[in-house]
Amino acid sequence: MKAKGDGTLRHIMAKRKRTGSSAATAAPGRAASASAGGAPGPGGDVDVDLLELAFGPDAQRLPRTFFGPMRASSPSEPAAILRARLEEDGYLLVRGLHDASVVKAAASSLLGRLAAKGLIVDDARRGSAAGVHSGKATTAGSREHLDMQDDPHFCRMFEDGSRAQVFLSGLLEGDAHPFAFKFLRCVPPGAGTPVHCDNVYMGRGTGDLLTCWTPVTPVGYEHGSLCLCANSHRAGGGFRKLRATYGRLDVDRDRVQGSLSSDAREFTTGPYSDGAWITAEFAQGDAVVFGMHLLHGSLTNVSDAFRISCDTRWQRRTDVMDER
Ligand SMILES: O=C(O)CCC(=O)C(=O)O
Repeated sequence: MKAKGDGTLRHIMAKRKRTGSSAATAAPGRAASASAGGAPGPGGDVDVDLLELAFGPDAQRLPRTFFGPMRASSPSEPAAILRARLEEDGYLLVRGLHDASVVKAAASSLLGRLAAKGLIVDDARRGSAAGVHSGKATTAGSREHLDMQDDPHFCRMFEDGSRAQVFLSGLLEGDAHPFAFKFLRCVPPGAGTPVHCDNVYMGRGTGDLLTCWTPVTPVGYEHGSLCLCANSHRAGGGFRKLRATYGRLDVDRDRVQGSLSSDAREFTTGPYSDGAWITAEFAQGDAVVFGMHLLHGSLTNVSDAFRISCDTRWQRRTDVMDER
C-alpha cells in the first residue's frame, strides 16, 4: 500500500488550446464522455479530450475516455429516492446541493488567503481568482492549511441550517452533524489522491457515515476531479474480499497506510472486472455524497492552478462518532 498523498506532475496534457468554456458554466450532468469537449475551470486553454489522467506519479496514464460519467441527482428529489440511489450506485452527485453564492464567497476568501501566503500569483489574463500557483512549495494536505479551516465563509457552507446540513439530515433520516475536522484541500499542480476507501480512516463510530465532497473552486478534469470506482461498494469477487480485509483496517490501530494504489486499471480487471471508474466536472454548488466503502481518489491536477475542495463527514448527531 502506498501513502495517501501527493504525486508529482509527470503526466502533462498532450496539448493545450483555447476553448473558453469552464466547469462553472458547464451544463449540469456534463461528465466524461468521448464527445464532451471544452475546457474545465478557470485554468482554461485545455483540450480535455487530449488529457492524460492518472492518480499519481507512478500510475499508468489513461485517456479521459477511460472514465465514464457519474449519474447526476438533484437536491429537490424525494429523500427516499435519493437514499435508494445512494445504496444502489454508492454515491450521489448532487448538482446544486450548496448555495453557489456561499461557495463562491468561500472560494474568494480562501484564494485570498493563499495569495497572502504567496502561493498564488495574479495571472495577467485570468486574475488572482484563477488561483494560479506561484510555484512556492506546498502540499494538498490539510495540515498545511489548518489556519484556513476556521475561515467563516468556508464554515458557512456546513453550518446548522445550511443546505448541506438540511440535505444530509434528509438522507440520514435524522439531525445530521459533520465531524469537527473538515478536510480542506488546497491541491497544487501535480498533486492528486490515490485510490482508497474512507472506512480505514474513520470507521470507529457509526456505520451510517457519509462523506460529502465539495468543490470550492470550479473543478474540471484538469484540476484533478474526484473519481469513484463504481460498484466497488457492493460488487462480489475481489471487491467483496477487499471490503472484508482492507476495508476493515484502521490506519492508526493497524499502523498501515490507507491508500491502495495509484493505478485505476487495477480495479477494472480480473477479480475486479465489475469495477468502472467514473468522474465529472464540477461547478460551485455541486457535491458528491458517498459511503465509507466506495473506492475513490482524485486525478492529478494537471492545470497551473490550485484545486480547492473539501471533504466533510456526516452522521446523525446522536450516533456514536469516531473520536479522531
Ligand atoms: O479531494 C481529493 O483529492 C480526495 C477526496 C477524498 O479522498 C475523500 O473525499 O475522501
